[in-house]
Amino acid sequence: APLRIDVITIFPEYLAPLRAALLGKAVDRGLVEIGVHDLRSWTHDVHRTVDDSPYGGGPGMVMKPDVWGEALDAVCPAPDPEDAGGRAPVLVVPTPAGRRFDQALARELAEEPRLVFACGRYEGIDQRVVDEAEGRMRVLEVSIGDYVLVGGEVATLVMVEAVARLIPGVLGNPVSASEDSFSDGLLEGPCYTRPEVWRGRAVPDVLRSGNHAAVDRWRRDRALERTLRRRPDLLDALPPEELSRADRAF
Ligand code: 6GU
Repeated sequence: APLRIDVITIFPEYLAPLRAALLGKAVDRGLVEIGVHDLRSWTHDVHRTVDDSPYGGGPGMVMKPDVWGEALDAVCPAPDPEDAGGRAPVLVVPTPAGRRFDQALARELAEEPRLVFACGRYEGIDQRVVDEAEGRMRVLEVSIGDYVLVGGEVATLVMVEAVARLIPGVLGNPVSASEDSFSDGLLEGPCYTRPEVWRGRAVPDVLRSGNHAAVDRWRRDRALERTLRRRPDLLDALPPEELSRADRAF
């Protein structure tokens, strides 16, 4: 069955890239289903109000729980009681105050049948929306990094792309997902294609040697070198058995 992804937002047009390029092709091929919903369709006032001032004072506006409550009731179905394996969707709430999104979480989300992304704007969504939803489904408040965006829409695009490319059939070449950065805990090293010499710069000889063991060793060393320089935290986090004797000699 295709992965079903729903996004609730006050800016549905911001999610248009979900239907472009690689993701659009996955949708066309029936591997992923995407629904984008305008939060304002669950308002009842003429101004279609989605926010109000914060209790306790302070700057900005907070998104109203009543509107979000109705939206989630409509978009997140209860699991079918006839279907023993039926699961409630996972609700993902993008927020800079969330746990960090990483490749491990992308892999977990790619195993789910249904994801719902609740995009907040302004200062955030009334916390009771998340607290109440937790009684009915898995809820993850997730940040894509240590910087602040104006809303969850772009963070949702990032997460959906990271998840969708892990679904079998979405990538043209299935090995690319298992060999890229983070699948072995290291950054990917450099890569090259024709021409052999470009603006006086030659492709490293070993890559044209036909010696596959030497190529593998060279690639592994470049990955180790790059990771050590750019992301020493990744090397520190690597289980010791992930480093061979040859890796240590590098
Ligand atoms: Cl998930 N949302 C917003 N608004 N800002 C962020 C973020 C998410 N992750 C990092 N910054």
